[in-house]
Amino acid sequence: CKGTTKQSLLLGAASKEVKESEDMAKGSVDADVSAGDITTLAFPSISTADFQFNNEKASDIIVEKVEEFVNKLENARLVLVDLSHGSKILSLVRAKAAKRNIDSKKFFTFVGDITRLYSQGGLHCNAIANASNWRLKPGGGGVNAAIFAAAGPSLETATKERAKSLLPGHAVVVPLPSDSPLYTREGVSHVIHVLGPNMNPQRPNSLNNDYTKGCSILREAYTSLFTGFLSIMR
Ligand code: AR6
Repeated sequence: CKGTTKQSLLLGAASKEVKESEDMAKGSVDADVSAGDITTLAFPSISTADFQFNNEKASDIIVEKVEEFVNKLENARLVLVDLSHGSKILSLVRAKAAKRNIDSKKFFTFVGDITRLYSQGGLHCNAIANASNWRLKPGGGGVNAAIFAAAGPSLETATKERAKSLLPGHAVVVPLPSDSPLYTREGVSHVIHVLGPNMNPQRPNSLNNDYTKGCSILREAYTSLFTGFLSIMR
């Protein structure tokens, strides 16, 4: 999110208004990103890229789960992140969240790299979610590869101490070691790995388009993610 600077983050706690940047005007964010004192979870859309989960169905579930958790958050907020302004899942979710009148201070969408939200976008997030694989291993492309690469080797070690593998629908909260660049540069203190349902026949445990199972697992995945975030909020 160009145009929202570190400076605006630092000054922002005092001044509630942030001038709308060009990106903001395009709709990447509709809340004050500068509220640096607010506990924030940034999360990618689980399962909708490499795992090929249907975007319409996933966006319904994201909005449903955000609505369920947003009131439990007290002074915290949730941010759905994707890489591009053309993101289909972001526009679907934005439209559906607006229809449901979800408080845009507590939930909004943001265009940016989840590993660079503060340094490039001025958005401070205490926790970020990872769309993981069942082995909790680095690599494999997508947001998983980006987060492990940006966090450095200490994330893999810290993850192994918490869990060896994940079942679909589950999440594991990993405190980020303070030597990790994600911690020092971005101010991220926790990574929450989440394993979503997989519809891609080339990946393990493909559900072969069984959306009854798939939707139920995706709901569980967001419940585990948001419950994990609630557990670290204070
Ligand atoms: N910043 C923000 N969002 C991103 C980034 C990033 N750096 N990279 C990707 N996204 P995916 P899945 C968005 O494929 O479908 C991996 O190989 C992306 O545009 O990462 O749950 C794992 O190892 C999409 O909206 O996750 C698993 O095997 C969202 O993140 C498998 O992919 C999720 O895309 C998981 O597949």
